[in-house]
Amino acid sequence: MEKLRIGMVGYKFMGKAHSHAYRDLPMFFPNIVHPEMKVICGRDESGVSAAAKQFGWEEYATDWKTLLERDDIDYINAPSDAHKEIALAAAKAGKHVFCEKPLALTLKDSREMLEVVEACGVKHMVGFNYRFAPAVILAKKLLDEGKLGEIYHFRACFLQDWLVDPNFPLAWRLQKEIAGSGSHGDLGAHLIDLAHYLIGDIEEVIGMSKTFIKERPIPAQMSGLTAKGSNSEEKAAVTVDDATLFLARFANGALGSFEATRFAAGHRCTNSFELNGSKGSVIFDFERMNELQVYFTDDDEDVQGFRRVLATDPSHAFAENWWPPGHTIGYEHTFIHEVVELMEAFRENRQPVPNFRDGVKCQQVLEAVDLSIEKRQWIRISDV
Ligand code: SOE
Repeated sequence: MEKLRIGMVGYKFMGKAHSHAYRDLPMFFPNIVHPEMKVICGRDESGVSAAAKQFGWEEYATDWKTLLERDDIDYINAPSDAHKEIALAAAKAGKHVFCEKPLALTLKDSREMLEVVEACGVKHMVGFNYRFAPAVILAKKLLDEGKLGEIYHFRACFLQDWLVDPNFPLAWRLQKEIAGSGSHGDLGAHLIDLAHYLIGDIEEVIGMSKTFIKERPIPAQMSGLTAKGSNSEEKAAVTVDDATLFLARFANGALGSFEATRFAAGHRCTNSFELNGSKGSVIFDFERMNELQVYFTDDDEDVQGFRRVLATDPSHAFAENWWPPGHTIGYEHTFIHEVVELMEAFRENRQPVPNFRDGVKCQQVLEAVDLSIEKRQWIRISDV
């Protein structure tokens, strides 16, 4: 396959991130299958036509169903709250599918999605983009090589602060029927996926959550993480969590703690984790995504301490295709790496990773945490 012809549903925050990835990929990764940006789709014609022009798509459409009828489209990318409906229809039409996270609004829906894509024999991928930061891949390599020894702790936080203002309007991310959950599914989902990727299966969880601001102004306009209130005084209920915290026991014996919040003033996008093992530790913070802090217990005592490793040398994942060492990369590059994995999966005729299986695994933990909050008790993952 020389080209993969793409139809994408959604053109705002994630739509832009994915469009950028498709567009930049051929320049930096010339030797792999390339995406052809056929059609971008959105409900608002003026918005989607402007996006098509700005992002470099051949055409735009306002009804995603038209994408399914076209035989010049191989692959549907669906970063929207309508994941399930679009993914099922696309797979049944023989299209490969990429979905943003969380895979679905419920575990039941995500299981159905997995069943259908597998039955239809299409490729499927889910957008856990932080796995593709070279420094995260370095942490995984150190773990796999046993350089951190037996793992005792996984400590993860995803902290944002865009909801601290009580007048921030009731954007779609704060509405359960559209978003499924709040910080838990939006931010916690990334931490859970990183935990699965780095440490392995989680056996049981117990959590707590809170909605600090119960009502917010009705939005007049929203896009990405910004929204504007309308002129009226009218407010409506926030139906998702503002913050969710939970503890976890991993199958390999490690202990985990997870915190996802949109109320951590000063933290714009602190997606961080720390791992402590018998032979050392690593610390990652997305706001410094090119770096991994590394500590080894067998360093000479007089030089012991965390060292900062810059994951930009050619020996690091993806780095050879970018800039000379020390010339750092950013958020958008994680999406490009995601597409590299997808294209490599086509070339090697295998499923890309992470795929809907990982999406379901993540959703299982999300739902187990919800259940533990409801019942105020530990919940085994295998019981949900
Ligand atoms: C918003 O909270 C958000 O953009 C998430 O939806 C993304 O998945 C995360 O990467 C950054 O924050």
